Amino acid sequence: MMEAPLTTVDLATLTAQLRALRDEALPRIAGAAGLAALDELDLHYLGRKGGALSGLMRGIGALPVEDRPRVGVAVNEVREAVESALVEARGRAGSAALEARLAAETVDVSAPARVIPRGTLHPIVETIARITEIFGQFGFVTYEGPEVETDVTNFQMLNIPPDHPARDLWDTMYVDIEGALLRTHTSPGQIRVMHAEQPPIRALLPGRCFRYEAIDASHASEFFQVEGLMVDEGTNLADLKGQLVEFAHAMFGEGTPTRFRPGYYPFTEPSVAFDIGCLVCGGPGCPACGRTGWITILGAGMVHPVVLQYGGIDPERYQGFAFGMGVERIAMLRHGITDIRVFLDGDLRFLGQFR
Ligand code: 2NL
Repeated sequence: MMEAPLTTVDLATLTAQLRALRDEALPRIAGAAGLAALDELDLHYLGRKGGALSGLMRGIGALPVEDRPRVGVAVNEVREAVESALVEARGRAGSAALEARLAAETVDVSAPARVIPRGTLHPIVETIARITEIFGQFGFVTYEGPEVETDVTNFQMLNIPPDHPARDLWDTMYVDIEGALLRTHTSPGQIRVMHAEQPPIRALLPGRCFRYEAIDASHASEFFQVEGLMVDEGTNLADLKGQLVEFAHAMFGEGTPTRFRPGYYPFTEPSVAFDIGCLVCGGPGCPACGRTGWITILGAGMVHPVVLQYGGIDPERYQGFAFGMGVERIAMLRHGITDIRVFLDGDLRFLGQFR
């Protein structure tokens, strides 16, 4: 390192010191490792305040006036030499850093792509979507109702009065609020649709329902139902039958056999059960249908006039049909599933099979 000159300076000494400074600086700059080291050298030699060159220039004032221009030229030469050495070294250090980064960050374009796991629709959700799609083609609009219902809409307006023996058909879970319960079917939602809309009505109502059940392979305490309701002038049982047969063919295949049997519900009169030919057996000895060759997929009927009245609809002018199906049942038939509990387990090994 160069020492700043003392007060007495002659031209020869100053020139020698300038040359010495240059001869020291250039190899140090050339040999510096990295941009930070170059910044340090820059400051050391060229820094305005403590830099070595500034220190030498302070000696100029002590020289005779006629010597000063020559020293000025010499100082500038040294400054420019150091500056251009720095520029060149910085360029080299910069590209070396870039090279190193590029080498470290290379992309292997031949590497196999990372697989992004894709979610699937729950088979119940997917089955509801298929049901609403089919009935959507018949003009049915999808509605939703609340899961917490009232005794009035869940039972009384469906022609099931308090203490009526028909209540035994629905083992109900109650809520700790007087008159409130978890809906046992989506029918109360249809009552709400009747209150909200004017005929003609074609409503579809999917949703979760609740019953107090002993759990086994075919009973769960929560399950999904899709109900349909059509109300118009002159709607009759033939309309119901025609639309249900079309639905069964769209859902299970064109050639699927169907049949209607008499049934009973308090809210429909007459009531029917709708069966399809068993898809599993095609003959006797079948565990799925109990050897009858038929499987019931839904219940239905003509809406009881009293229920229309509760819905604010004049039964003298309008008639309606309604049907209700258990979604798990339909999904189990479509996919050959034999235990209803798998729908609630959340086991990804099961759910991942529905793509
Ligand atoms: C079943 C049978 C059924 C209905 C649901 C209904 C709704 C209103 C009026 C009349 Cl607002 N009926 N719904 C009718 C017949 C059968 O469901 O067991 N489903 C799983």
